[in-house]
Amino acid sequence: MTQQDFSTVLANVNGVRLTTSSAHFNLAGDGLPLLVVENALGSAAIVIQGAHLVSFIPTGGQDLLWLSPNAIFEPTKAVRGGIPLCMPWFGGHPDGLPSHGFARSTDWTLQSARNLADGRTEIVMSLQDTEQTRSLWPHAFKFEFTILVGTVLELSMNTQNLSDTSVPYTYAFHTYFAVSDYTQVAVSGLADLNYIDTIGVERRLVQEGDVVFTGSTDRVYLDVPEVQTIIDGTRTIRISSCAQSAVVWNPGEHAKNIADIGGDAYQHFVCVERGDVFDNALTLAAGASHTATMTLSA
Ligand code: TA6
Repeated sequence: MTQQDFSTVLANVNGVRLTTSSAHFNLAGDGLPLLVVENALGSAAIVIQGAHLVSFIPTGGQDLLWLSPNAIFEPTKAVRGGIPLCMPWFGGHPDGLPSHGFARSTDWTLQSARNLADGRTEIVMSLQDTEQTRSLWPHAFKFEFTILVGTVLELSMNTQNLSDTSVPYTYAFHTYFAVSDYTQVAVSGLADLNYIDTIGVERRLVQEGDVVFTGSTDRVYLDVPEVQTIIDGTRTIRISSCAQSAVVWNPGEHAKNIADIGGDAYQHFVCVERGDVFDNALTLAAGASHTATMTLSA
């Protein structure tokens, strides 16, 4: 990552002036603007395209997020790792539109940035409908994403349906968590829940105990409790969200065929994604809004 002249890159992004002295812009890879936030409590890096967090490090700790060593930083291509925002639909689209929606591959606007009295930094980013988004999703909308960087990472996504009809809506914080070895971790907080195993022929099953990984895993847990934990040796990551679903994914050896993962890198992440998907899909009434929150800590 190359540090750029702050004001130049900022002007290129959206012309909004940052009000915090703790944030600056770098470039990720060959040229996606990356907003870096640093304060006494923690640090974070956010790719402007997709409002995509690719790093969150509490001070004195290790990164909670995994970023692929083979990540590709190119316009319109979602970055592999961190927290892709899958919206306004999750997964495949019946008409063959881009998987996981367009939010993760579209430039967002930096609305504001400020340091709070308690030492946290607040970043607000937004995305509104354009001709291009309406060609994929024919609705007027505003997504407003608030990121609070402190000893914990607090996220809040407000989705406003600004059209005069109701709109189907699914979304997920598709978080890639950094782990030592995916076969050695356990995910708690999903025991006894119904889930949909999406590998091969979809099957509806009930989870017994913690989730462990023995190979390719792709499951949608429904009506989940607020908190899951990823237990990785001496480190425990806590995920707290009001969202109703949790998607647990690791491609296993199939990752060798995914260009921006490749090799053995898949062994060092697990995705535990909170959102409202499948049976938990939402409908936003005309003029209605929905707020999804997620807090990550170690
Ligand atoms: O959330 C799990 C999942 O939907 C998997 O089925 C897998 O395809 C993954 O997301 C990654 O999707 P992507 O489009 O980022 O390659």
